[in-house]
Amino acid sequence: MSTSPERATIVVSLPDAAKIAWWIDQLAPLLPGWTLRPADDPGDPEAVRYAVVWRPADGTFKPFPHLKAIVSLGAGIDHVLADRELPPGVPIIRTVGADLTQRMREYVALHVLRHHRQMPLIAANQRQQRWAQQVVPPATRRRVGVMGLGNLGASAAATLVGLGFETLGWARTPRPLEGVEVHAGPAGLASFLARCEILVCLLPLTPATENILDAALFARLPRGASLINAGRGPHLVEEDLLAALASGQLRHATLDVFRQEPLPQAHPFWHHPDITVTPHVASLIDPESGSRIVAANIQHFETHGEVADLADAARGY
Ligand code: NDP
Ligand code: OXD
Repeated sequence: MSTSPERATIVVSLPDAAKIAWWIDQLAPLLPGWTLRPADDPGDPEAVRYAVVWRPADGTFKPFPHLKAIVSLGAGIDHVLADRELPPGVPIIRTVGADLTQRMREYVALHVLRHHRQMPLIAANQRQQRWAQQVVPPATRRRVGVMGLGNLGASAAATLVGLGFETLGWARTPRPLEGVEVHAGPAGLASFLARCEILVCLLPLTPATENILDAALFARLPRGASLINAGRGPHLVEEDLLAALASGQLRHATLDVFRQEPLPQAHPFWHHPDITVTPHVASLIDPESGSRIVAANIQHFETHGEVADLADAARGY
């Protein structure tokens, strides 16, 4: 027997308990008729229909036999798929939208321009009171490559085109993208990398992309290239990055995502002169619009049994 919406529950799970309460407070008025509870205090587990999660612990979904969908509080679904006890076949809804895309465009523009205009070097010179002028080429003679041309990568690439950069992109499948030289698949990777003076990673984390930012990849970039990783920490082989910076193969890296978050206090990235660390803020979901998107997606899924932002779990993104 199915539970009526009046009796049905949506559970929320995040690593930070204060944020669970916050999301419940935001979502409750937008989802009248639903009971919202923390996933570790769900009431009747049989009544749970949706789970709204960020980095759920292993086994979070197992107690809920009538779960209709899992809502990822973000664009990536790797944190959901990482659950070794994930019930098979439950749809996963991503939380995406104009705000998320806009924020990522800003982050990519900020850091690409920073590398392009050699700001890390200029800032280091200032600390030593050194007046050293650098002539850099205009953006039209700077090649920037974006790995991943999905919601975020395609719009970041469009922003770079708008700034005048010679823009390249790499995805799993080929597609036309105005102003962007698109390369695709494993066969297209080497020709793409050979032309990227600044490389931006906006890939999802899947078995095919884990450890992709490694020594072999860095060796294919022009010498002195810069890296921006706003995808996921496990894309990067950390010791290979340190070696590439030490050898000069890479000039600088901006990293927003890490294998362990928060980045441990003793981690060498914190004090490395050629690494900029940002604390997974490239595109943080917006509290207000985020809850509106989550609520609208749940209501749409409840009515129609589908929604535009469904991920493909078999594909991994
Ligand atoms: P999408 O699912 O919309 O796009 C993913 C893109 O990656 C697609 O273009 C896809 O190719 C490409 N891709 C996937 N696998 C491969 C592969 N093996 N080889 C080449 N290309 C591949 O994702 P989003 O743009 O919404 O998000 C991307 C990632 O950004 C998220 O998964 C998340 O990890 C990260 N993210 C980080 C944030 C931050 O604040 N740092 C915020 C939000 C997201 P194709 O189009 O051919 O399928
Ligand atoms: C996301 C993220 O996946 O914030 O949305 O990393």
